[in-house]
Amino acid sequence: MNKLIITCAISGAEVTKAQHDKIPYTIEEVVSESIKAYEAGASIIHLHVRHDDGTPTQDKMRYQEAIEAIKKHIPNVIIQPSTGGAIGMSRDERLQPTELNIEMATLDCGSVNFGGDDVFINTENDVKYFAKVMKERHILPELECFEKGHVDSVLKLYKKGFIHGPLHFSFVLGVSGGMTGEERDFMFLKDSIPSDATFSVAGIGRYEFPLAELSIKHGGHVRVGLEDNLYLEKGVLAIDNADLVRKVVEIAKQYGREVATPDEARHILRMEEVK
Ligand code: KMH
Ligand code: ZN
Repeated sequence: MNKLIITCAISGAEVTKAQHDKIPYTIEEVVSESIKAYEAGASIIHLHVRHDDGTPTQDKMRYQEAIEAIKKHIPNVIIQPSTGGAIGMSRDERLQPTELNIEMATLDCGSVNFGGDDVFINTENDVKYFAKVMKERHILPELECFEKGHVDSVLKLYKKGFIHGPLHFSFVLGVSGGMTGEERDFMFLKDSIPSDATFSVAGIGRYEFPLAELSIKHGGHVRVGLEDNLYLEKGVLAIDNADLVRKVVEIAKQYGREVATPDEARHILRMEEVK
């Protein structure tokens, strides 16, 4: 089977140190969590940045500082900044990291309730705009889909030329207000995309490892990290991001899936076609 790409979502915008003390806020903490996750087997770091007090920001200079600091230690790792940012941010605020020299970024493909009064808004025009900017800047979008309607929108927009390939999906399942992350949900989404598209799965909370295992079994890729889930198993907090990555590597071994290096990940995702 193909090699497994592990993405580590080290920080997120919503989780705080009160929930887990290894959520990185400072540049030094971002670097430390990235290095450990990479050494454990992650080839992609999904990155949100914060101010030192933990406030999420999409500030271009903060991203640049973080990316340069990470690359000083692990120059070959793929850094995938978020263009989702935090709820309530404007389009242009969210898109700031795409002005940097990056290979890949998330592209959120539809709106979803995030629990309580929170709605993560991504209108069709937002999706088209983000895709256009990423195409102009030669950035591979990781197509974040929180439910089946988002997948359908991507396929429609791709057909009409608004989204560029190669198509690489990320099924983000289990958010409060989104699609659950049961096996039937995973199979439905996986079977809805073209056979030459690649996909990764990000299970939120208790869905993280069951979905990782399903994706590994079915030739897909996996995202884990403290952005999505804090626990190694029920009631046991993960030590840090790397702890979550190590668990995925162990599951992968059981299925005979080797872990991809960053260059192997670039090849699997056909990143050389993004021109
Ligand atoms: N923090 C969420 C509002 C992404 O990174 O593209 C959006 C998010 C998705 O985390
Ligand atoms: Zn994110």
